[in-house]
Amino acid sequence: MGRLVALTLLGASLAFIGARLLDLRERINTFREVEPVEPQNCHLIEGIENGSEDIDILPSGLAFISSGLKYPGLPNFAPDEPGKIFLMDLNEQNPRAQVLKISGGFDKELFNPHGISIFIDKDHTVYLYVVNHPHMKSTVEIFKFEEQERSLIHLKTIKHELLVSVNDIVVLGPEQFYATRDHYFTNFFLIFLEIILDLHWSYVLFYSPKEVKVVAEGFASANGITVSSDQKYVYLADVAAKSIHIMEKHDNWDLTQLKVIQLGTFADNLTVDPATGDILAGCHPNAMKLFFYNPEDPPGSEVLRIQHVLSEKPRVSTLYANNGSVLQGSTVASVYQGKILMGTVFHKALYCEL
Ligand SMILES: *[C@@H]1O[C@H](CO)[C@@H](O)[C@H](O)[C@H]1NC(C)=O
Ligand SMILES: *[C@@H]1O[C@H](CO)[C@@H](O)[C@H](O)[C@H]1NC(C)=O
Ligand SMILES: *[C@@H]1O[C@H](CO)[C@@H](O)[C@H](O)[C@H]1NC(C)=O
Ligand SMILES: [Ca+2]
Ligand SMILES: [Ca+2]
Repeated sequence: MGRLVALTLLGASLAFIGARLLDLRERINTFREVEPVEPQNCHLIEGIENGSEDIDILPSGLAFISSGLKYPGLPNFAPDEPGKIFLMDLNEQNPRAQVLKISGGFDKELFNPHGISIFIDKDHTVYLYVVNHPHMKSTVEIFKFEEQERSLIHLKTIKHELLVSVNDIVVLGPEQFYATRDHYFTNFFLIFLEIILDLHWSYVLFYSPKEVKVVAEGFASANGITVSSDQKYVYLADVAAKSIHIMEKHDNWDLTQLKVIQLGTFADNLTVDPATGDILAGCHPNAMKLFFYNPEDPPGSEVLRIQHVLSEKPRVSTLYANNGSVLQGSTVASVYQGKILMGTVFHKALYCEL
């Protein structure tokens, strides 16, 4: 009798796991292929080959690009090279990427940059906040940008027990930012369970020197985060749920959800078009191809524009789509004066006219 019960339980568990895996195969768009969409005059950025995970652009047109992310489960073509931050001047006719020198007491060998966010102080000083994963832990590094010298001076490393598995940040004041935690677990096997069971245990954190708190939770995997131009709304990509959450920001920094926009693709990083207020999302059309990298059939890229974000009917359109022959694993897109710059997890960066 005991054996029968055990066998029944085993059978039921296997059936359950099998069903979850089948469900997962659908959820990660295993069978999705990409229809190409290409704006005019696209060219790849020379010197960026090993990732351009996140991009943030100053009002003056200087773009910061984080490159060289090493992330468990995702491909990386340069595992022994430390990460870098590139700078590009988008006002130039043919902008080139240059590596920013980093000075200050900072271990460059362990630099593993992920999400980035610019903060401009009242005195116009430009700071770059960078999510870093030294030894696969999560810290936030604060740098001061020296425009003349084209360099970053490391000022401070922020660590906190709640700053775990951090993906992206958006900085809203001196040492005040929202950060996304993309997975609850940090152990690879438990992350896998978290994914197949579709647990919604990922969250958004508010950090300041005085107070650190969870301000929104219940996400499958909170990833890219940004704010509207008027700083009243926070936009969050739940990459695993293929959705974008529009949230209202309150004076005490809490966030309440206004709406969810379903996409059918895995939105990674979000930016806002400063001219129109539209959201731009760098997306992974097929997550299976991203996790099981095959150079013969590589992961593609997709960039969406979401217009009329706060209206009843936001409009979603495709600005760029490619099957991986040009650009693989897009994560972010940022626009500046009619041009679009697109970045990737581990591949190149592409610049086009819109
Ligand atoms: C990218 O990585 C490859 C392999 O490590 C290396 O040969 C190449 O120089 C890197 N390219 C850049 C631009 O860093
Ligand atoms: C951009 O997307 C990559 C790929 O998942 C992610 O690891 C990274 O955190 C994202 N960066 C930002 C700033 O959201
Ligand atoms: C991707 O598209 C290009 C042209 O659009 C085509 O030549 C190539 O075979 C496609 N690659 C794959 C892996 O489907
Ligand atoms: Ca960012
Ligand atoms: Ca991200």
